[in-house]
This record gives sequence, structure tokens and C-alpha cells, in this order.
Amino acid sequence: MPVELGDLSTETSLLRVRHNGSVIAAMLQDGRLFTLDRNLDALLSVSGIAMRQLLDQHRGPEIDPVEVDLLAPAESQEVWAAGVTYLRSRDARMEESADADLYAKVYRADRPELFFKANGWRVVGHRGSVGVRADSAWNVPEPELCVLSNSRGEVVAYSIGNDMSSRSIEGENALYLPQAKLYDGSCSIGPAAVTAWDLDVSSARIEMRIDRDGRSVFEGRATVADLVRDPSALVAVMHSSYTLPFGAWLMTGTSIVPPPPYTATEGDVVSITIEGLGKLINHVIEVRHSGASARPLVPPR
Ligand code: DO4
Ligand code: MG
Repeated sequence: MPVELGDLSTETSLLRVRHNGSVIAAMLQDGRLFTLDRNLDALLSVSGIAMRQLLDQHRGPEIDPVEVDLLAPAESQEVWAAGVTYLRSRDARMEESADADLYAKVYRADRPELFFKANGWRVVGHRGSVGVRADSAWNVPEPELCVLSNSRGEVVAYSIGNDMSSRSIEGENALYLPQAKLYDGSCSIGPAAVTAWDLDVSSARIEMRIDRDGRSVFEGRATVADLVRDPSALVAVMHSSYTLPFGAWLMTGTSIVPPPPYTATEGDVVSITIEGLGKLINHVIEVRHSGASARPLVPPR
């Protein structure tokens, strides 16, 4: 997709783009797009101060936004996600699950819920296709503030995320969380990584709109001010016993949950806006399922 500046933040942002057949990092500054001579992996392996200096000193030639395709802002970065960080998410999970207490406990526990979501190469970008599993009856997009940390655990950028989830699979048994959360097209981040130094997202507005056949079928609003944990504290926990040489993205949880009977369906268009970070748009497709199953070989006792 060519870069549409209207969907991007007006703050300094890092982009991954395809330009003249090569994938490169670029920086959007004051409405102008510049090439960078380092990729995201290199920028995130040094300290935040060194990264800022590199961005100031190694800005390359200006390029025309219409000549590039915008890609997801992730290379070797893993994507992790936090759960049950808003009251709304806790309540929605308690409604769908037979193990409601599990969610109530983690909402107020010292240790947050953090789970692996995707490898960087799997991340879907702005205007890409997100998925719903063919073996899942109830699916939702989850709009989330995303935080990019470097190898030292310093927060260097923010973005918008869509944590596509199967509520029926998670609701059946919380131990099925990895299958509810990890499948093709389940993780989207974009449109860009907005540098954190001049930005306060602590009370940013979050909006999600879902269109089907050209008509709105859901609209929801929330604010990051209702997040019950500090994003930088969540990032610190993610890094606490786990080396991330190229940093990582962390999705910080959702507070907009489309109520039933809505279930994400092929053809839906999901638009998520977070104040200061732009707009992330994704189209929903159904992910094929091979039909595989692994029933117990002996009847359970
Ligand atoms: O606890 C399961 C996942 C929660 C989640 O993804 C969220 O709260 O956003
Ligand atoms: Mg989520």
C-alpha cells in the first residue's frame, strides 16, 4: 500500500517501507519522508539516547511517499501482549468463561498477564488482512495501545495494535489461550512507530469502528487513562527474565469489546484510531483450517 499520510501521526514516526524493490526503514518528520541507513533491528539494539542521535545524524535522502509501500513496523521484534488490564476486558472475559475467578484474580494481582503473540515477520501492517479462525464461532478485534521497547527495555515508540482473538476458544478453556490468540493474521500493528520522546499517550482516546457491506456495525470509544497498569512497568516485566536483543512490541490490552451477537466475519473492515498515533485499518479474512484434531486415544477417566 502506498503511504497515505492522512492515516499517519503528525509526530516523528519510524516506518518500514518497500522502496525501489528493497525493504528499508524510513522516518516521517514534519510531513516529509526520509530514508534511514539503519533498520529497526539496528536502531533498537542501542540505547534510546544513541537511537535519537542516529536518527538526527543519519537521516538519508527524502523520498516521495507515493513511491513506497508501507509495511508493518516490525523486523526481529517479538510481539507480546498484556491481558485484563482494563475493567472492561476483565468483565468481558468473566462473562464468556466458566473460570471467571481467573480473570478477577489476574486483574488485581501484582504479576500481570503477559503472553507471546507473534514473531515480527508475522505482523500484519496498515491495510493488511487480519484473520478469524475457521474453527472459531466467536471472534473479535481488540484495539490496543502498542509500546515498542529497545534491547534495554526503554520505551522508544508507540503504535496501534489489533489483537484479533477467538472468544469462543478462550471461553471454552483458558488453557486454550495460545490457540485463541496465535494464528495467521491474528496480530496487526501500524501504521508506524511514533517516537515516544515528545508524546504523552497516558490519556489518549481510542476509537474502533467496524464496517460491514459499507455500513457501520460497531463503534466504540475508550481512553488509555483507564489502563490499570503503567505501560513502562509492563515492558519492564516483559524484559525482566527474558533477553530481547532487538527489543519487542507489547500490546497493552483492550478496553473496547464489541458485545454479542457481533462476531468478526470475512469482509469486515476494522478501523482503530488512537489519538496522536494515527489510524490502523484492516480487512478481515477467514483463515483456513486443515481439519486436524487430536482426541484422547483412551477415553478420559
Ligand atoms: O486474558 C486473556 C487475554 C486478554 C486480552 O487480550 C486483553 O485484555 O486485551
Ligand atoms: Mg488483547
